[in-house]
Amino acid sequence: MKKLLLTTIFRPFGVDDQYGNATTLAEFHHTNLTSAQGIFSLRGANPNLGLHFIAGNLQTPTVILENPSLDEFKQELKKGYDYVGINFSPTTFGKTRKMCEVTKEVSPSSKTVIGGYGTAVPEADTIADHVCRGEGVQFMRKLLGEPIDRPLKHPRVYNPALKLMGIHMGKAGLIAAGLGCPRACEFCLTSYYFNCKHLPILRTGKEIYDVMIDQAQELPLKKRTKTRDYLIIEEDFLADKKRVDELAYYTKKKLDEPVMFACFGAAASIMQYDVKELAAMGLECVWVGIESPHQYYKKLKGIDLKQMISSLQEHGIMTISSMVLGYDFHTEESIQQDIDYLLSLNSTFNQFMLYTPLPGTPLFKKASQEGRILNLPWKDFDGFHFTMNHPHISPQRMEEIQREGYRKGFHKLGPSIMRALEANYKGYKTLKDADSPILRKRAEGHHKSCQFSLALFPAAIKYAPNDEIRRKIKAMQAAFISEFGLSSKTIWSSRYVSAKLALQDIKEKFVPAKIPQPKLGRYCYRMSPDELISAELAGKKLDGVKNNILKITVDEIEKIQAKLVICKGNLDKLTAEKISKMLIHFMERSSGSLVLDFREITNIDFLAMRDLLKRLEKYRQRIKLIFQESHIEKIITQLEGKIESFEIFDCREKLLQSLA
Ligand code: B12
Ligand code: SF4
Repeated sequence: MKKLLLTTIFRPFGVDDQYGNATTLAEFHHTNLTSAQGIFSLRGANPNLGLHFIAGNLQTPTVILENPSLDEFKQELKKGYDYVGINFSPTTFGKTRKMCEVTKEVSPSSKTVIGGYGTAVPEADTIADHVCRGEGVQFMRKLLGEPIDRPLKHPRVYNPALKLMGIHMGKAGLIAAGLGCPRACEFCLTSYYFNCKHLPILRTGKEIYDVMIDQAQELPLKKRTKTRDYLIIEEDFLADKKRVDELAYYTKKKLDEPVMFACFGAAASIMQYDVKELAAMGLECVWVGIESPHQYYKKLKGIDLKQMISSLQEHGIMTISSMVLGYDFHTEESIQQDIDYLLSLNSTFNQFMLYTPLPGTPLFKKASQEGRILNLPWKDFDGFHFTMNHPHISPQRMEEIQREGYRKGFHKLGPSIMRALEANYKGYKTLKDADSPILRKRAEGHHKSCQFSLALFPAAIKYAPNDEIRRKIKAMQAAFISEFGLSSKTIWSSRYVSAKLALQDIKEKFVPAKIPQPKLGRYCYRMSPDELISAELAGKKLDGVKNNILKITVDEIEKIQAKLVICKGNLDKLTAEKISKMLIHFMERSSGSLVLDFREITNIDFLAMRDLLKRLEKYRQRIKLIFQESHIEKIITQLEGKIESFEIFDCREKLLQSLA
């Protein structure tokens, strides 16, 4: 059977070398949102949802590597893979080329496959055997010769708990709801890469909700708020109102263990909703592109952004406002005005990205035609380096202005975590006496967050960037204490946080802090034999039955890429229960198919067999059964009217013929 290795680009990150820049990390909360905020920065690497999504929807045994070093990647290659797939973006093209070269050196027979936004780079075709431009599951299924029309299954992938001021925030479920965006802003790679179309992955609100509930099985409740958090990845998630309304129908009813989610949404999409409705459905944070008040975008037309953001925050919803710096009309003066405008919106987080010509976009086309794109390596096309000639400002100055923008935001508005708590506090005040039970439930969550956060205040006051912000934090602290009280537990927790940060301070005076590197992540899909292994299961001691063993042998039917499970001996209540656990475990964790061959069963309890098939009923599309001819009729009578029918055969050849 074929084997597939999927991998991210290699670490180290955050280092200026031939492959990467200090500004390129695997943690966007830090790089893009809070890099200037010192100890208040949110830290933690994000997993690669695209690769998990692909692996979870194939039948081929697959290993995913996240953030390997080059040596770790080489070691993995030695295990022998038929295909090696790499996810990358334009910025990480250099690392990807190196990984393709290394693959050919270490494992010459492996075929390289590259995918992700990096394939927009024209040279991409020269570095790999196969290039996927677009959705990856269908591409890999075709390449591996798997059936392509099987329904998509969303994997269970989680953002690990981010760290803030030495404390771990809760984990979040990651949901890929769709790809692409039809709004076609001229600089936007994620829109043009998918031809300015929206490709839904989850088509209905119910499907999204089902993924939330499925992920909840491995996603612990947030200790403090007793909620579960999700991050929905789709460029303009709030655009499809019908789908969002359907999701809201379910999330609003979930009063026990409420769900909360963050997403991306254009201003015009946000404006389709009543803000109370957004709070009720569990919107926790929304990322909105503000770009520039001086560049025309239909998505911003006629919208009072200040009012919109303030109203979201009044209802407990945090905001991330994103601005583009480096439009042609920007001068030293007007760019500062734009930055001040963004800060005046008082968003919880701000992002400043440099206007970057990425291949495939109209901006790239125009700047290339004008000969304005600088001859720089792709690693510099990361939004933190200015890569075009500009009529008024030099690239170096542009990058300085961006850094100043981040610093100004921190000094003027204070740490984002404090702004987040401000939104929580406002949300609590607005919603606590609401008529609707779900809004009161949301207020309860905000209450718990604020109450807990009191432990952070003494350290926040100490490390505040200036006196004005310090005064603001102190005023917030006083308001929180008068509203929520101060428990001795909170006082002890705040001492713990302060001591931890003080220790960190001392340590950093003697040993300069290293750039934190994410650990290697290695995930196996359908690789591990213990998912489904040959075994002997002991059954009930029965009078007159000498051998009470159910012997299971596991094999592969390569032709149809299915696992073959041959059962011999005794199938009674106990062995049926044991084997059903093994089979369900396999079905849950893989998207593979099963052929269960019961022809060599010598003792069969038909009721136990019926119970076994009942437990497997939900996977019946992926399971085929083989029985002795003499057993088939009895089985069918037992199942009739009780279980939806399985496909049953009396020999393997007929089964294979039916699939041919
Ligand atoms: C979450 C995220 C991250 C996470 C996770 C990375 C990841 N790629 O999953 C982290 C925090 C690590 C990250 C880091 C960075 N990111 Co980022 N990230 C995103 C974001 C918001 C979502 C990605 C996602 O999960 N999409 C959902 C999945 C399902 O889709 P997908 O990844 O596209 O995968 C599908 C297809 O593309 C294809 N596919 C993808 N890979 C492969 C591989 C193979 C072999 C095949 C066959 C198919 C295939 O199949 C998948 C399923 O259909 C995107 C924007 C976006 N909306 O996509 C930016 C984005 C990709 N990031 C971007 C950037 C700039 C960065 C950083 C350079 C930021 C920085 N300065 O540090 C770093 C790069 C470092 C790194 N390690 O790669 C840019 C890329 C453009 C550019 N300039 O290069 C984007 C487009 C954001 C933007 N609009 O600017 N990022
Ligand atoms: S709205 Fe956002 S995601 Fe959509 S095209 Fe514009 S910048 Fe891209």
